[in-house]
Amino acid sequence: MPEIATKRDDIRALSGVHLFHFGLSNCSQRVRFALGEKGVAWTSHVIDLAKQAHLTPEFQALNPKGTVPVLVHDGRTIIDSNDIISYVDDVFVGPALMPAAVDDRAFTAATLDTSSQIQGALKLLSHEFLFKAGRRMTAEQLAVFKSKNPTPELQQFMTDFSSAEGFGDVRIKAAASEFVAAFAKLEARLSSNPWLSGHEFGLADTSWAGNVHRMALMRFPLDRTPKLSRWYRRIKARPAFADAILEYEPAALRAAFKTYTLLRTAQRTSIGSFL
Ligand SMILES: N[C@@H](CCC(=O)N[C@@H](CS)C(=O)NCC(=O)O)C(=O)O
Repeated sequence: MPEIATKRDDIRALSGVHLFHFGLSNCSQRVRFALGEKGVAWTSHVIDLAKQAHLTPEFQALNPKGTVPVLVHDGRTIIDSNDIISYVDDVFVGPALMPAAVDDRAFTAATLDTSSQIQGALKLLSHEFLFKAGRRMTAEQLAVFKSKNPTPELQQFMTDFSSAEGFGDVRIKAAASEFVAAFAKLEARLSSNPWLSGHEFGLADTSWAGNVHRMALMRFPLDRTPKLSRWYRRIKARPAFADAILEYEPAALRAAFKTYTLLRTAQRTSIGSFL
């Protein structure tokens, strides 16, 4: 169960649905998408990762892992985005996102697991192919970040990202390969079903929408998986996708991503060159 006991009295006193999230966080995108598809009204609490708002004692008292998203529902605190979307589906009325058929439910469970497991690869690739121009830290910034961040893996990640050597080709290739393998499974699923969840849109689609969108922003060659590419076009046409994901991507940011991916293509170091 993804519910945790928060140390904060003010959180336990909250009623209704509150989401602590960040615009570009793909885990947050997933939860906003689920809330939108279910038609659940929620109160927004933005935790600005770029300003390290997740490293404050106040936020860490809410989620000791120091990560977003966190859903608070009538004082209950739920963490981990794939658990949150399952919780949202279970607890609220609205279209059922968990399919009814046993094999579709099994596929959904496995696909949500893969979506959680691939988070590290998505983070590494996002930093390498989208955020590298703007988010590397100076030695001073890194020292402050490390002093506030309770998680050794997160400290190490930022240290590697900000180093002159970067992540290195071996790690970049391994992360890209995880997506090649995952997308091959999704492509196979879509050869016999219109949606990852089965006959209807559901939790598996909700979970993967932001991941595929992020890879598209990096110019991962989605033409290698044509069914997944068509699925992505249909996903983007859903109003909840626009509200949950596109609304949080200002035009200037999208333009910066485009410029950086074009630069990497010109330098022959685009994500495609690592496949
Ligand atoms: N398993 C968690 C992972 C949460 C996570 O890693 N969130 C990222 C944003 S997508 C975060 O808060 N990162 C903060 C950091 O890396 O310092 C989930 O699915 O919610």
